[in-house]
Parts: sequence; structure tokens; C-alpha cells
Amino acid sequence: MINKDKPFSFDDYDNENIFQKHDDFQDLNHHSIENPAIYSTPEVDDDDSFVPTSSGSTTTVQNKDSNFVFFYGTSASGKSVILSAILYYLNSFAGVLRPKLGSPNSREAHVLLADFFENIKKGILPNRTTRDQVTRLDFVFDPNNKSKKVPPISLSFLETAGENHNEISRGGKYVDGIEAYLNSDIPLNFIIVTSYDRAHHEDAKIVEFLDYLERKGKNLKNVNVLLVISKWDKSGNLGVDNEQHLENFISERLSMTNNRIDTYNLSKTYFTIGNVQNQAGMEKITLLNLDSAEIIAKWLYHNIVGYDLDYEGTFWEKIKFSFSK
Ligand SMILES: Nc1nc2c(ncn2[C@@H]2O[C@H](COP(=O)(O)OP(=O)(O)OP(=O)(O)O)[C@@H](O)[C@H]2O)c(=O)[nH]1
Ligand SMILES: [Mg+2]
Repeated sequence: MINKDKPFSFDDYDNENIFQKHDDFQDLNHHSIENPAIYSTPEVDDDDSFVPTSSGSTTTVQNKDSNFVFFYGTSASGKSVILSAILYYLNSFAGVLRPKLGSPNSREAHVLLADFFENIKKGILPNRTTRDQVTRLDFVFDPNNKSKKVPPISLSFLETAGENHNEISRGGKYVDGIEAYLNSDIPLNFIIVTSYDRAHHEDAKIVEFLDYLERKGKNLKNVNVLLVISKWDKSGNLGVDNEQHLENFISERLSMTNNRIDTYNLSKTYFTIGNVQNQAGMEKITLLNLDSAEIIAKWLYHNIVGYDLDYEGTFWEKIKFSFSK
């Protein structure tokens, strides 16, 4: 399914100008969200009291020229591990991932990325995400595949703590920092994470989230949503024997979610970071397996660009160009 919104691609820009967009970029942590619509209280004349009104939304998203990836999942469902595995895969095997030029990520986001890469190689899992903070990681991903059909893209990952996602249950709302992204007219891709061992408790919550998106005016038929069953290694296997295995799991344990997925034709997959073992009270990765991270990364790229990351066009393109000379 392709984003209706036009993906942000560097093909649309002349490189000279892109690097001049510095002032678009603020500190990319939650400082990036300002409150332009909140008026300060004016001096009040005794006889003529005046209460300022705020116009609509009080928070806006800065720098919308990107493809946003929003993770949904309860605490410890595995969101940060999936994010770090996707980043690691993109940067180590599929191409180069670099912080977006002119958009110095907040120090915190830089630290997060450096930690991810350093730790994952040592088998150390990422730290738990801090509540109420939206960490925004802005990158340019430059694929190794040099086909013209496989352009560099801009990716902005939104990392939030699972605790925040509990806030939307029973008609609640997210903190403003998260709401701002969901209210904005930006290309959003959603990765919904629930784990192998907890999925059966989270069926209703996931449906609530999908309803929430619809209330926000997102037509699920046009939005990219991927359901990921994380910690699949807990099944005793690093993969699935066949597609039916995953289908059965989802229809048994997540029947309501499954129903929505089928209605809206959304995507589903599983994820595992490899083998995880408890060593002296601490969970550590004892075998790193990036196969499922690769599937998610490729899903993302395909949805944004409309072509596969490993699109085999280069050879034909070369022939075409040599003929047309
Ligand atoms: N066996 C196994 N355990 C995993 C896997 N991924 C994550 N875990 C475990 O789940 C824990 C939580 O993972 P996180 O990615 O930090 O979870 P999160 O959803 O980001 O949690 P919050 O930041 O609290 O919202 C990890 O510390 C691991 O112990 C996996 O693929 N396999
Ligand atoms: Mg996290």
C-alpha cells in the first residue's frame, strides 16, 4: 500500500537548497514542538477585561518534510529494540544512515543512536524509554542500490514510552507532544508492536489505538500500518515455518485486531532480535539475527517510495542509458 501523501525524496530538491533549510530545524527532541498559538495574557484594562482565546491546536510539528515512523506498543513490548535493529540494518547492510544535514538532532537523540549501535554489537539491549518524551530521530537514508528508482529518503522516527500509550484507553488522549504528530498532515507510517507472550492481553488496546487514529481523521485504508509480533524467539523459533503459522497466531490471540487488519488490508509480520538470555539478572542478546529487522525496514522503504529497496533495475537502466546516448 502506498502513501497517498507524496513521499519526501531528495529527487525533489536541489541539494544546494536543502542544506539551506537550517533554520527549519530546532532542537529535535520535544523542544521541536512549539506553542505558537498560545497567547500571553495582555495587559488588562480594569473596565475592559479581555480573555485571549487560543486558536485550535496549541502545538505544531516543525519540519514536516520527512517520512515519519510512529511506534505504538505498551511498556516493554519491544519498540526500542525493533527501532535499533532497523537502524542497525539500514546502516550496516542496506546503505548509509546519516543524521539529516542541517537538522542537528538533539544531543539526546545523538546519544541514543550512538548507544544503540555500540550496545547492539555488545549484546546490550536499549534502555527503557522515558515517559512523556518524544524523541525524534531525523535521518537521511542513502541506499547502496544505485538504481534511480531507489532514491535516498528522509526518515523521522518517533520514539515514545509505552506508558504513554496507555493514556488513550477509555477515551483518553496522548500528551500534547505526541498528539501534535497525530494531528498533523504529515506522511505517517505506524508500527504497532505487541509481543509473543503478551499479545493476548493487548487485543482490545490495539483496536482502541486504531479507533483513535480513525477519530484523528486517518483513513486506515490509506495509512501504512504494520502489526509486528515481537519477541518471536519466545516461540522457540527465530522464524515461522510458513505464513499460516503467523496467521494462526494472530487470529487466535488478537482476533479483534486481526479483523481490522483484514478489513483495511494492513500488513503483519513478526520480529526477533535473535536469542536473548538472562545473564546475572540482565537480559542480553546472545545471538544477533537481523532477518526480521530487514523485513520491516524493507516494508517501510517500499511503502514510502513505491519500489523495493532491492529493486533490480540498475542493469536495465544501464542498458537503456547506453542505447539512448
Ligand atoms: N526474547 C526477546 N526479548 C526481547 C526482544 N525484544 C525486546 N525484548 C525484551 O523486552 C525488553 C523491552 O524492550 P524495549 O524495546 O525496551 O521495549 P519498549 O517497548 O521500547 O519499552 P518502553 O520503552 O518502556 O516503552 C527488552 O529489554 C528485552 O528484555 C526480542 O526480540 N526477544
Ligand atoms: Mg522504548
